[in-house]
Amino acid sequence: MEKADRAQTCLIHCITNPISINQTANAVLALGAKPIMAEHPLEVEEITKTASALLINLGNISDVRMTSMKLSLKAANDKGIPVVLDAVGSACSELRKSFVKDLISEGRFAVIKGNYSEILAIGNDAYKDIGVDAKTGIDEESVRSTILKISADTNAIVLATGKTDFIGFDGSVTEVNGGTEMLSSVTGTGCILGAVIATYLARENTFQSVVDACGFFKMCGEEAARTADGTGTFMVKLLDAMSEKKISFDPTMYFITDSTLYEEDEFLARVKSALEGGVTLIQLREKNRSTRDYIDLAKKVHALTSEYNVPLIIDDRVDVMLASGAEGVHVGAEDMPVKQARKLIGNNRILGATAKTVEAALKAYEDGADYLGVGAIYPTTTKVKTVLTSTETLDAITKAVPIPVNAIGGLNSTNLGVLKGIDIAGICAVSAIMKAADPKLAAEELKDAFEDLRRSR
Ligand code: TZP
Ligand code: MG
Repeated sequence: MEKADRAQTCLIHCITNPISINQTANAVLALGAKPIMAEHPLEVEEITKTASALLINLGNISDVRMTSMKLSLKAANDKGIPVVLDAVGSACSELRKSFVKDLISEGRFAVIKGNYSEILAIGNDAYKDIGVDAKTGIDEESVRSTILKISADTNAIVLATGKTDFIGFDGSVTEVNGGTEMLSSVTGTGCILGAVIATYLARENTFQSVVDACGFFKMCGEEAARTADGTGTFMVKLLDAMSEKKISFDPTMYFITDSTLYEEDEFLARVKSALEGGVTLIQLREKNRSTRDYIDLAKKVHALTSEYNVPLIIDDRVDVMLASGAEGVHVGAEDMPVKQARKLIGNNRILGATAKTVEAALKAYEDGADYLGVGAIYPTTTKVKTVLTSTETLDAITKAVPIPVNAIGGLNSTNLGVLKGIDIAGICAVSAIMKAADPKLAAEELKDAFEDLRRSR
C-alpha cells in the first residue's frame, strides 16, 4: 500500500457521533481533504451537495442526526456522491438495526461497514450482541457469507472489520490483514476508518479504494504502535502516521564515506566532489572517533549534503544523527536493534539496516527499516568485518521485502554485471568513490554503470 496515496483536496461530509467527531475530522485533514461535520437538518442537504463523499455513522444516534442522515442520503444519491454507512451499534440496539434497514431501503450506499457483530446483525434478524465492540470467536465463514448476502441485497461494497478486514462485492471477498491490537485499545478508530474510506472514495469510487483505505489504515496503526508508549501517544502517533511527511530518499547511488584516509579538509572536499558527481544518498561512517568528534564532522558533512538536497545517514549512532540534524541512521547486526532505533528516531526519519539473509531482511523490514544494504557482493578492501553474500541471497531478499534493497561490497563501475536481473534499488560504494583520483567522475561513472545495468534488465 503506497502511503504517498493522498486524497486530493475535497470536502467530506461526516454525520457522526460526538465521541469520535474530533478524531474523524482530524483524520480527514491528515489525508489532505477537508472535513465538515454539519448535522442540523436545515443545512445538511445544502452541505452534502457540495461534498465529494458522505459518511453516515450511527454511533450515539440521536433524533436530529437520524433526520439529517435521511436528508443527506437522498441529496448524495441525487447527485451521485458516494455514501459510506458505518453501522455502529447495530448489533446492540434494535433502534439502530431497524434504522439501518430503513436507510438501506430508501437509498444507495457505496460502502456498508461494521465490525463482525454489526454485520452479522444486519444480515440476520435474530443476531444480538452487547456493546459496540465485536464479540470474540465469531466464525469467519458466517461473516463472509453475510457480507455477500448484504452486498447482493444492496449492491453496496460490504466491509466487516476486525483483525482481518473482509470486503465483499459481486460474489467475492477480499481480505486485508495486518494492523495492531492497539487499534482496539482507543475509542473511535473504527469511526476514523469510515472517514478514511469516504475520503478514498471521494478520490476514486472503486472497490480497490476500499481495499487500499483498509490497508493504509492498518499500516498506520502498525507504524503508530512501533513508537507509542501507551494508548495516549498511540492516538497521537496514529494521526501522525496518517499525515506524516516521511523524509524521501533515492538509494540509486549511495556513497558511504571513510574519513580515515584523509585530512579533514581533503575529506570534506571529496564528499563535496561526490555530491557534484550526483550521489543520491550519503552515509557518514566513523568507527574510531569520540562522540564529540563524530558529531562535529557530521555537522560539517550535513552542511554539505543539505546544499545538494541529499539526505545524510549516520552509521550506527542514533545520538549522533539527532545531534547533527542528519536525516537517518543505518544499523548493522551488532548495532542497536532496528525496532529500538525506529522507536528512538520516530517514523519520519530514514532507517537503514544491513541484512545478510532473507530472515534477517524480513525481520528488519517488519521492525521498521526503510531500506536494506546487502553484501558484501565482492571482497572489500574497506576495513569491515563482513562475509560475502551470494547474489542468489541478494535476489531472494529483493523478492522477500517491499522496501528498497541496495547491493554493497567491492562494487565499481566495471563489475556490476553480476547484479544483472536482480531487482536492486541502487548500489552502495565506499572505495570506488572515496579512493578515486576524481570522486566526482567516479560517482558519475558508477551512476551511469548502474543506469546501464537497470536498462539491460
Ligand atoms: N558492508 C558490507 S561491505 C562494506 C560494508 C560497510 C564496505 C563496502 O566498501 P567498498 O569499498 O565499497 O567495498
Ligand atoms: Mg554498523
